[in-house]
Amino acid sequence: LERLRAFHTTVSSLRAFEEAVGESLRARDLEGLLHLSIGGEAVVVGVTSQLEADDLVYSSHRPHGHFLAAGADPRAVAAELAGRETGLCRGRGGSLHLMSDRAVMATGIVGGTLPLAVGHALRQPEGSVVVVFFGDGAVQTGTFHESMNLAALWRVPVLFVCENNGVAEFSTRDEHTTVEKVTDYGHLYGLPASEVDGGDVEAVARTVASLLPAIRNGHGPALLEAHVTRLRPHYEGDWREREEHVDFLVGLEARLVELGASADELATRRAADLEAARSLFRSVLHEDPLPDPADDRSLVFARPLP
Ligand SMILES: Cc1ncc(C[n+]2csc(CCOP(=O)(O)OP(=O)(O)O)c2C)c(N)n1
Ligand SMILES: [Mg+2]
Repeated sequence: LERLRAFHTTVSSLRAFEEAVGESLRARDLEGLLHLSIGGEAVVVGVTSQLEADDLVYSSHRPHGHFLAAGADPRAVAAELAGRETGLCRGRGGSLHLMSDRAVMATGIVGGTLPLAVGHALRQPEGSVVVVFFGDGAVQTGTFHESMNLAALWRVPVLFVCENNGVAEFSTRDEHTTVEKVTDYGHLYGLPASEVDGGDVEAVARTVASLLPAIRNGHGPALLEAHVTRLRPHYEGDWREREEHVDFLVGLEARLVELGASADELATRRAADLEAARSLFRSVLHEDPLPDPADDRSLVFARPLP
């Protein structure tokens, strides 16, 4: 019960953060292209629950959960989304270009972080791993294949985590590939590949726990294909709303109640997390300064221009 309750606590805080992002965007307090990972939190939480201090995370274009779960300061993430000087990238990057220490970077380039994660993993201390999250659309990029190939050949300590929601923007998987399963590529490149229900946080954690020891021991990379349900449109504000889908969080809470948690306690937590996330954004939007454009040149060039 306690283990599942701890998973629920993290899932609830990630969900609340992104609900507050969506609300702030609709209120026009935030701008730009924002991709939410609502519905995919169990993968993020299950995977990151198995990481150790030296392990690193590379993210995608749905990065908020990856960063928060890897320990980035929620206020600095919120401030980056709001374009404030106090943000992770001093307000210059926004959602698609988050950067921090443990969660190294997000990217708007689909498949873009895959080779970077492999390169970074070559420089990791022995026994630690780099996890890279990407979508099923990224699997059709050249960088996915280059990264899998080289990582397998050189036994690079990377865990490839495909968050497979069955769509790339608006194309379903069968519209852009004849390859049925992402794990098929694991078999092709000769590395361990597992498939998991990405709505089952315990199964994700268990599967990752089974893949990590070999990676840590120098036997090379592994691939995890986690099936997730996208509960929001591709990006916030897109008119192509998703049809109603089952939210894994409902099942997770039902399971917790079965194990002895009280439904009230869970609902209270969810409500408190949402209020805390709303108040975080309110506070950032009211208090945190916008960047001074005069600083921009000093940030773009390694050596400031005279
Ligand atoms: C190299 C590149 N090609 C195309 C795009 C446009 N694009 C943005 S998100 C996206 C879909 C990615 O799908 P997937 O990897 O499955 O992630 P999901 O959005 O489903 O989480 C595409 C094609 C891009 N950003 N970068
Ligand atoms: Mg997808």
